[in-house]
Amino acid sequence: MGIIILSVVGIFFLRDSSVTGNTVIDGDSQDITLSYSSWNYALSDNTVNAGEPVTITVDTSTVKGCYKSVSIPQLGISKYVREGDNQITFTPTKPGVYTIRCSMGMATTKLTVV
Ligand SMILES: [Cu+2]
Repeated sequence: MGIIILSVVGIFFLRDSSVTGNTVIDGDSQDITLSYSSWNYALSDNTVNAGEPVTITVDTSTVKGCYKSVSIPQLGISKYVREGDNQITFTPTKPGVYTIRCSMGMATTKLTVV
């Protein structure tokens, strides 16, 4: 009985941390922010659902210089963002781990599609 209660509490805890943490779950919009922090790209969320549109908004207040040349090679996406044109929208169809990098590979991060 105690184990069951702990499991239920655990599930709620995990779901709750998913909402506020690094995972986009069903029902959330798949709008995520790419910024530059600690000498690398940082994503506000790193997991999205396949088959649903994803919008990455690049924070141009922290992403500067060549880091504004954002590419997702596995999806054939490459965009030089600027203020006012700083969004990348796509719909991933295949689950997997996708690399987001600047065109020179100086900054990289991963987006997991489930
Ligand atoms: Cu670079």
